[in-house]
Amino acid sequence: MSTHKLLITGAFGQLGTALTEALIYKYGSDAVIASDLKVRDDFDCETLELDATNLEAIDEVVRKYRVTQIYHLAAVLSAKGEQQPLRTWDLNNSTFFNVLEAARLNDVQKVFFPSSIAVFGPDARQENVAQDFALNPTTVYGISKVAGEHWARYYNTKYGMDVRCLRYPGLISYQSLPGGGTTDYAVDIFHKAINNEEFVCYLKPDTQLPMLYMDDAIDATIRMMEASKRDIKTVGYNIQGVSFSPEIIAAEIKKTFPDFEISYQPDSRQQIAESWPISLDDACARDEWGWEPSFDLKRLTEEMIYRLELKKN
Ligand code: AKB
Repeated sequence: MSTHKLLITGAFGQLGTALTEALIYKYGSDAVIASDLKVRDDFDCETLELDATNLEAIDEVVRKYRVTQIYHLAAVLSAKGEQQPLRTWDLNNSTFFNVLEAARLNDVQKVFFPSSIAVFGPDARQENVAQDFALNPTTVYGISKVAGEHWARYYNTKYGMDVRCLRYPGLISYQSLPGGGTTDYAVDIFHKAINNEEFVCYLKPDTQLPMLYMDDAIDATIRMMEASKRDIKTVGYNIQGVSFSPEIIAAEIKKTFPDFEISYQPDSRQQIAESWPISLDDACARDEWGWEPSFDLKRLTEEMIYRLELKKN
């Protein structure tokens, strides 16, 4: 029997789907509880319908299963968040508060909070943006992530808790589709390519953003959560794998699918993308707990095409 009991909120989202599988693989089926608003039968572990806006419901699950770690993935992402700013602020914050409180009341050992490159604002539209660059987000999603990093620090300092955060860039995965983000195009483009369809991109061709292949994102998450507490000196680590634009990734895809076509119809997501860094300096994560990505543009592209074609056939 594992000594771990890991509760995941938002387990059926893009990150949750891959992370839950990886946590089951690492710690065993008995150790993982996958929760979301609506659950499916996808995982070989306990799955629960859990509304993270309900503190009593989270508290009950944490007590009942003697949860030792919470991975709080439920959130509204950047593009969708702009459609309903106040609701997004409310949802993203209230769910994290509930997780923090349930963890505090029940002595949960560690909490994971996914922060984002959205913590930065237009002044950070540069290359190699430093860990401690000013945080001036212009999306409600980004503001909620900055607030989340502050609250993580607050709970760590005031209550001696161990809340850890990574700033994810755009995540590229074959397991499931993302929804509501600004970087989602970088997954959709692969689905269109393998189905021989034209891709209409909502960003301009040269809009470069930091990205990360899901295997690297999972490795970073588990590596940081497993690191000794004394090595974790930062709340909200910059991490990235590779920085690319729609025209760069399209050119890479064309190496396998020479007939692949892409056209551009920028929409409101362009403004969000232009408020984020071009690339990040992730030296803190490298120095403090040995972060090192292994997927470059070529490997990421080959792997996405291979995995999606396997799924299709
Ligand atoms: C989004 O595009 O909103 C997310 C993110 C970068 O946090 N993928």
